Amino acid sequence: MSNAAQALKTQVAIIGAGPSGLLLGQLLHKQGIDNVIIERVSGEYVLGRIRAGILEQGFTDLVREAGANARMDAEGHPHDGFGLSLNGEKVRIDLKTLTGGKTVMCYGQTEITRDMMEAREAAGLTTWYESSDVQPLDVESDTPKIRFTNNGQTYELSCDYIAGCDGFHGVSRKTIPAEKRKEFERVYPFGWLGLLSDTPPCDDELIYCQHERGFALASQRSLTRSRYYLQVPLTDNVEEWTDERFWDELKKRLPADAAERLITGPSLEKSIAPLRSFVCEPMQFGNLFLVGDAAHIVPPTGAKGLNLAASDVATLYKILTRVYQQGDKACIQHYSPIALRRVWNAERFSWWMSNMLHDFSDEAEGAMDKAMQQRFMQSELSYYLQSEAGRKVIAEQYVGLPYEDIPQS
Ligand code: RFL
Ligand code: PHB
Repeated sequence: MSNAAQALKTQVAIIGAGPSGLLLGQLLHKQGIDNVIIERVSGEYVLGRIRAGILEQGFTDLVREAGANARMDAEGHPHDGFGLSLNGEKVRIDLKTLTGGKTVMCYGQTEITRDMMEAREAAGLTTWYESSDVQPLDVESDTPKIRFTNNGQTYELSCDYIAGCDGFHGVSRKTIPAEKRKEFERVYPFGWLGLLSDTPPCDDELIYCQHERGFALASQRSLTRSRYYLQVPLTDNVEEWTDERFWDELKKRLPADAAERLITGPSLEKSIAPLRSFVCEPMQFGNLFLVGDAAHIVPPTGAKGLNLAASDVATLYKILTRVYQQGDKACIQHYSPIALRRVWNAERFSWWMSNMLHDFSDEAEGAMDKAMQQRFMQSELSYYLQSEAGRKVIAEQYVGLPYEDIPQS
């Protein structure tokens, strides 16, 4: 250790205070497992990122287990279904009926993150915000460490395990040598332009719209706050999209009744996000585990990104609890295969939903004529929507597949 570095110690060191890191930290703490989080930016910055809005039951159950559920249960809205609009014709996916009673919860990622930050603070757990040069070290040894700088001082945090919860651009995944990991990636030829506004939603439920002008999504955060998205070319800049232009375009892509009910207002936030399918295999290297967006990205069309992060957290938390409470160290080998099975399911569903709902006509010519591919997709989606079996397939994936148990090792 360098002379200048100050020594710190914990059981589980977590990189990243996004939803994955905060949820994992809270759950481990409930089991008496000490943990420290190191985060690159400030807490306010983390809360400023407007992202997910739909939580699976598996996620909300975990938040309850972590004891950070009071506001979510009071203010979140259970949704029993959602709409899929095919060129203006809406079909309802009745989640509750089609899945034997399952629903999703509409509650923003920002709110969940805020609730977990407050729970962490109340529990007196340490988070090193605004840290730089964060570097996992010796991850294949029994004494891994994280070196980081905070407020001009260098620290070396010794631990038993490192959870890399540092998102797609983090340092954890790159710690796995390139020859030991395989990455799968598809970047989509368009982005989503999102707008948040303090206006009542145009419908009680979300509406995903396939339209010849491009995809649109009518989502919401509460009875007075709406979140809308438009498919836009990757070359567009957010400055080119005035609020007026956004609302005009949205009206054209929504089903007529929803467009009529649409109430517009000034945007609180507007940004363009690229769409990507990405998986890194394996999700474990020595005593380093990749969790959430650090290991995988899905296009937001299936509302799966945050929910997948939660299932990784559930798996890792159960494994680490067994390690510390039963001394079963060998069970860490189950993490990557269990997590990846659920990851690939959600990757496939998100890719499928994206293919069905977006306009790909700008994509460079592939093997098949684009117009023909578009017809195939439309035909496939209407086939699924017209049959109860098809709607069931969509519904059971949207509410989320069950979490796997950890086998005895
Ligand atoms: P995050 O949220 O990116 O957090 C990672 C944290 O790590 C920090 N960090 C570092 N810290 C220390 N050292 C470093 N070197 C670091 N590098 C990075 C970052 O500052 C950050 O605080 O990853 P996490 O926790 O895994 O959470 C994943 C979710 O944020 C993500 O999957 C979802 O937002 C995806 N997503 C959706 N998911 C859903 O389940 N349902 C949805 O409805 C949904 N909608 C969406 C979405 C994502 C979107 N965008 C913008 C990509 C809608 C959109 C538009
Ligand atoms: C959102 O409200 O931000 C949201 C909801 C559902 C999605 C994607 C984003 O599929």
